[in-house]
Amino acid sequence: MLGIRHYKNSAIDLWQGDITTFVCDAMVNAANTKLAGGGGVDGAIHEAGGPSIMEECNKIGGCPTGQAVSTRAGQLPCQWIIHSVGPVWQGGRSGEQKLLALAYRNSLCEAERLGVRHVAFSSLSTGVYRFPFEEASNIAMKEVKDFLDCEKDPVKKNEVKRITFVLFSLEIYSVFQKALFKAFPEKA
Ligand code: AR6
Repeated sequence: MLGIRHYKNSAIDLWQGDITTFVCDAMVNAANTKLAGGGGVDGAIHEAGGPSIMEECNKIGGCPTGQAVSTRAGQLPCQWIIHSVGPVWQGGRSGEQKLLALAYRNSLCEAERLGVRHVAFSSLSTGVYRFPFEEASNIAMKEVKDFLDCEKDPVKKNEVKRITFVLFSLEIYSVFQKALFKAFPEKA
């Protein structure tokens, strides 16, 4: 069973592995508000991309939770890194769902603003920030669908043609696959 769906002239697909080896136009990093680097996917991206990414992050200075900013990608196999800040899970009663949705939405808007065609997401907030996978995957797919549905937005140029979720383990891959098929059911 392939992890791919087509919707409104775009493809949404899944890939299992390390995002730093994934060839695309823009990679979405799970960053923190200080853009200070750290562990997880953030650490891997800075490590593989080289110091120029951190130099740009330092110039930007920070990014509030739910927002996204972009830098060039250094030595990574893409042109841009979109640094997106998801919320820390605190039990689900502090607006985490809304903030995660915003982080996805603002990353997609940033991709659109940059004019990229293929954007690859890491699974925001589901590592160090402990957001439960199933809920996070459903939020991610809903935001992608809303974004692709929103054709009247004047800033939207419909540049993004492929959205890939890069999942680190097979376990996370299957959770996202379920969410993908739920949000984008196959036409009869
Ligand atoms: N490729 C793809 N996915 C990965 C990779 C990788 N190389 N490495 C980890 N993951 P996390 P967060 C998955 O912790 O929860 C950092 O220190 C991982 O399995 O990277 O948003 C930042 O600086 C998980 O499913 O991000 C922040 O301080 C997902 O990526 C904080 O962690 C996200 O896990 C952000 O925490």
